[in-house]
Order: sequence, then structure tokens, then C-alpha cells
Amino acid sequence: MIRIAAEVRKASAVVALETTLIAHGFPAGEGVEVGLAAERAVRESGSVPATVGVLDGEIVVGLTEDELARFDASARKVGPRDLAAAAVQRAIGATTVGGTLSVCKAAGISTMATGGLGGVHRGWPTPPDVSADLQTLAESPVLVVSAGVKSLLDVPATAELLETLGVPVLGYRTNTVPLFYSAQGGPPVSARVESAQEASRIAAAHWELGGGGLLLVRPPDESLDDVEPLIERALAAADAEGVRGQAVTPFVLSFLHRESGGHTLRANRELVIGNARLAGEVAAA
Ligand code: PSU
Ligand code: MN
Repeated sequence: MIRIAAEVRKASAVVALETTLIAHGFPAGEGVEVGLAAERAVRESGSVPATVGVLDGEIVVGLTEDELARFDASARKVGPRDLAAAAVQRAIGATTVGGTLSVCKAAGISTMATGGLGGVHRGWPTPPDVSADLQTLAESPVLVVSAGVKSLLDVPATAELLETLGVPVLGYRTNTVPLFYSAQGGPPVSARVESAQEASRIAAAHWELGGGGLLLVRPPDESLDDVEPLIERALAAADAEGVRGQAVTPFVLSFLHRESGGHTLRANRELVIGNARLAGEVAAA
């Protein structure tokens, strides 16, 4: 059921990449391009990329460029619980961080990169929405590089839950969890690291102690510090229009991309690529 590309199978340093952000996080056509740029960044840092998705009845680890091009907004969003159904039903399944982590665990991959992790939604418990990314990260021995959590979430609540679940949050040259677009103002990390080598040594030690996943947070190179009011407007608009559940993230992202005149789009693209590069360095180390 799982098909691992030959290059990935042979490689000693592999970085898994998710497909939800490719299919649902960018305007039509741009996601695939961002995915390919992230793959190049992983290669430039000395590792082999393995983009994960469900296609033609298989869970594929290491999609080809042609296969990746089939992941558009019509793809099913596939979290950990959805993998089996998507494979059996031959859906095109774009894996979330949690879905990708489940595949990493099965395939023995220990590094992945994304833009933002899922987490606790603002206003919890209405709706009682906590991403499966968190529990799956706790249970999978994988280091995930991200720019913090998705911009529309409750970041302090998510940081608390990561502590409860025993997930180390390592700050890459930062003392605080980045707020996706913005480098400033987040809750404290559990430890600061100065290099990819240091992060990889901590991950190895954590796994030797029987630990599960780790989060390595990397601040965006160019911090956008005026997005919060826009996020609040986007969430209010989603609520007013009755947008719920899985539809909220794509709605909010496209609202931000439009209202910021493309600033958030460019920032999102850059942080995904930067995170992939750092993950490549960690895997190589
Ligand atoms: N961050 C974004 N856009 C996204 C995601 C994160 O800016 O589309 C995706 C990731 O794939 C993450 C998923 O794993 O959203 C979490 O979704 P949920 O909250 O439904 O678990
Ligand atoms: Mn959710």
C-alpha cells in the first residue's frame, strides 16, 4: 500500500514534505510550484525530498513532478484517520502534517518540513477543534520544522498542549515561538538551538530516551508584523459566511492573500522554502 520512491529508499538523509499546503494553501497552480521549490531547497542542503500523498490507491513517499501536478484544490484533505480510506477509495489525498507524520512513522523517515503546524483553534471549545497534528506528532519519532503553527490558531494554547503532550519545541536562533508571518510576540520555546547540528543531536538524544516527535520552529526571514488585524477580519468574515471545519483555512488564507496585496502569499512561500532548507540541513546532520 505504501510506495517509496527508489531514490528515497536509497538515501541516508530524507525530508518528508506534506501535500495539503500544496493543494489547499495556495492559489490554483502556485502550490505545486512552491512544493517543487521546497524540494529543491531540501536537495541544496544535501538531503533527498520525499513529498507524500495518496494517489491511484497507493500512499506515495516521493511523488514525481508529474504526480505532484495532480494535487489541486479538488484533492481530499487527508489527516491520520483518512489515509486508509483515501488509499482504498483511490482518492487523490493531500496529506496534512499529521497524515504525513503517520506515513513517516511507517516508512522510517525522521525529518519533515511544513509551513505551520495545526493546533488549537481560537475560541476553543467552540468549536472544539484541535488538530490531529498535535497527538500524531507526540506519537511519531520525527522532527518537524515549521514557522510555528497556522496563523489563524490560538498559539499560546497550542504551546501549552505541546507541553502536555511532551513535545519539545526547539527555537532555531529564537527564544519564542514564531507567529507564522511574524517572528515576534509568541510564547517561549522549551529550548533554543543555534544550529541544525545541535537540533539533530537533541532529536537523537530525545529518541534514545524513548521520546516521540519534536518541533523545530524557525522565524520567517522577513517578519510581517501587521497581519493580526487582517486575520481577525478574515475569521469574522468566515464566521459570518458560515464557513466551517476544513474550509476555514483555505478561506482565511485567500482572504489574507487578497487583502494584504499578496504580501502574505509571498511570506508563506518563502517560509515554506526556508523551513524545507533547514530540515534538509537537520536530516543531513
Ligand atoms: N498551515 C497553513 N495552511 C495549511 C496548513 C497549515 O498555513 O493548509 C495545513 C497543514 O497541512 C496542517 C493542516 O497539517 O493544515 C492542519 O489542518 P487541521 O487544523 O484541519 O488539522
Ligand atoms: Mn481541525
